[in-house]
Amino acid sequence: REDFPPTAEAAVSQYACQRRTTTENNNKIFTDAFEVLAERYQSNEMERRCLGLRRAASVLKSLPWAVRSLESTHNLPCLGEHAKAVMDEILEHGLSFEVEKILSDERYQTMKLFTSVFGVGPKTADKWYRRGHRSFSDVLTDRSIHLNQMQQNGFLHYGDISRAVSKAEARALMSVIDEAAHAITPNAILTLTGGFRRGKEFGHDVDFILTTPEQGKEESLLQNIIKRLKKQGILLYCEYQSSTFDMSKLPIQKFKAMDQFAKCFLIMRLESSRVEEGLHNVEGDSKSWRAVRVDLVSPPMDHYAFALLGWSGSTMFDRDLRRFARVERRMILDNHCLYNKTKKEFLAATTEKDIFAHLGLEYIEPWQRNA
Ligand code: DCP
Ligand code: MG
Repeated sequence: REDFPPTAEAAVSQYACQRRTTTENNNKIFTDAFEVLAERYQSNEMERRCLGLRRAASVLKSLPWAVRSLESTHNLPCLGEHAKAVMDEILEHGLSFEVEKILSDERYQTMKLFTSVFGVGPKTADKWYRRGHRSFSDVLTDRSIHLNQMQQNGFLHYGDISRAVSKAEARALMSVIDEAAHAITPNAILTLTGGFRRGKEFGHDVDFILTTPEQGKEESLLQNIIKRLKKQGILLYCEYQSSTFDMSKLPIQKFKAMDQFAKCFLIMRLESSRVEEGLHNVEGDSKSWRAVRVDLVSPPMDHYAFALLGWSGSTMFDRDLRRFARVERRMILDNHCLYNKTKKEFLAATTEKDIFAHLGLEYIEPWQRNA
């Protein structure tokens, strides 16, 4: 690792989808600080500032060298005044006083605690905070608060699902779901996606894409898998969303956070005996199982590549792919399709490589998408 940018270094693109970002982050000391600031801005609805800091963090994550001076960053994109001021502080004092202040802030800590519960977003967390609640027991003893099913299960399994999921646990879950899928149809295709596909060692959940070459059967396949897992007694919670996918309504002009494919948000019971290296981080090691959050999404086969690209992330990588498509190519990209606005036509893809090629982008491997 160099402490200065190599002299003949190519310019760093402002688009995350034109950078190669592995899980090795040489500038964690800065990017962790930016993330704290971004979270605070996010909960105060200061979206632009939040995005600005996330972009700055993403650029630093892509560097094969550790920043040791502000001068070495003058050629880098997306580093605004605020980001540079924070870096300056960290370079001089080893930490940012602004970040330290936020970390010790009661509101920040409480919001972080409440939103760590499955089913609790910033709005609910803020509502509870404004009611004066500061701990889980404050919330759980307030009889005027009605928890939905998802939140009830979030609290019920909090210990397990707030603990990171290991790669070995993700693999074990994959084999459990794969067995169920193949018992239903030998044609089932199950792909591990999300952070684990990008090579991360740990994740907060496990994401899968499920499909079948039998067009139109993907949704019932997903429903049948759920039934089977339930029968096996390993489904602790299931929030199912049926498909609202309608080819005739594409392309969707305004990007929505969620795609329209059939999907489910699960809490699954994972037996220790199924995990090669045993369960991750269980104190005392007396438990024979743990609860894990699992997402399963089921697009029709001819939209598989788009869904895979979208669900593989990272969030910033996807965001910049869509932005690059829109700004540089006059195209609309989302988890469903790619549309050329100039030619008024959809561009088909069976692999992710097809999509990068349509966009005129160099292919970036999943493990290089940790932007
Ligand atoms: N995603 C999406 N639509 C959603 C939610 C997520 O397209 N409604 C994408 C963006 C993410 C990927 O799916 O990169 C997986 O989402 P996660 O929140 O599970 O993120 P990661 O898997 O990248 O991280 P973690 O390791 O924390 O699970
Ligand atoms: Mg994930």
